[in-house]
Amino acid sequence: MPAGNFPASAWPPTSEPDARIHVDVRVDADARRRSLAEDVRRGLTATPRRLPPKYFYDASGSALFDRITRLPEYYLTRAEQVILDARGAALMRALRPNDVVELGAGSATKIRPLLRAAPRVRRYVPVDVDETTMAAAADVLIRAFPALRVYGLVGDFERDLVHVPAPMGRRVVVFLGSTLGNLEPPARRRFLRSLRRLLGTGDHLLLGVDLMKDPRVLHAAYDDAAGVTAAFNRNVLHVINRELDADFLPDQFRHVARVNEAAKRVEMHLVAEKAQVVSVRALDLALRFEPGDDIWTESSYKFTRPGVETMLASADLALGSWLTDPDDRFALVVARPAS
Ligand code: SAH
Ligand code: AVI
Repeated sequence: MPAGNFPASAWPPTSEPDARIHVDVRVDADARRRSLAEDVRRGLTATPRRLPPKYFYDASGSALFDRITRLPEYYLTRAEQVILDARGAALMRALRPNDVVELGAGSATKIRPLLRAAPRVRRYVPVDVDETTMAAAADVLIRAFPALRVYGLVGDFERDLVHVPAPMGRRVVVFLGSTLGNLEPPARRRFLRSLRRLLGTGDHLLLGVDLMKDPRVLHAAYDDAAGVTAAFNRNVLHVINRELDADFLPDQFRHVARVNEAAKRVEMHLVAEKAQVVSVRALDLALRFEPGDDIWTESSYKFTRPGVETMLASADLALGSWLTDPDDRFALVVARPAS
């Protein structure tokens, strides 16, 4: 399809022809509560106790994450931004997208300079579990880009990519910040295969990945001196208290970051400081913790170039460009369908 021509049917909403923001809520508050309930029951009665990191991101969790991105120890966002500033505009000019899908878009700040360099983009599709942050971001974007329409998909990118609307011309899928590293390898493989289905001939993936490095640098990034990452980690207990009527005392759990060099990941844990019984009333569940008992709340995998090439190939994707910051901390990867 020639750039700039889009089928009229590709833009819902038919009921609001002048609307420039359309939000498709695939995970509403009830669905989110149901999946949290299942994950808490399964994860906190298993050994080791685990919780998926997607529950960090209610409005407070997203605000805490935004603070993390400005911490001196958390180099990831700055390193990625250095690459985006140096190469992002030229990349977008070369890829010439009409349609941009951004996974885990959050506050959608990184996309703005990229959209500025890609005047043919007519539609931006952020996909995120956090509806509040997405709504605010969509508002800012339509003011900044008068020709842009925003189709927000509030959903879980591990399950809901089938609900991404059909492409409006050439597409770039953007997945920044190394959020891919928060998926465990089997889930990551499944996810990349479903992401591949969003791409046709001439489309591209722009992927940000954090690189393996000195464990001391990694540890500091996940255990900052100001305690913001600790508050972000404990936020998941506040979410469970509110959503499932539980009585965790988050301050009685210590934030622990561990670098697992063999597995190329940083783990975040919450470790009980005292013996306690926590009741999760919505699940009719009592959880006993002894001092030192641990909840594994996040893995943040770190990558190498050969590892990324293998991972992409297993999802029928081929590496195009590999761009790093001058300190080789972070990589911005351009990939395309391999077949
Ligand atoms: N892209 C931004 C934000 C990264 S924070 C950046 O690079 O700075 C991770 C984002 O992914 C958050 O906005 C969070 O709400 C979202 N997220 C995490 N798990 C998700 C999931 N399973 N499905 C959809 N969004 C998810
Ligand atoms: C969103 N994600 C890539 C962050 C990370 O680095 O794994 C989340 C985070 N966890 C602790 N600090 C930041």
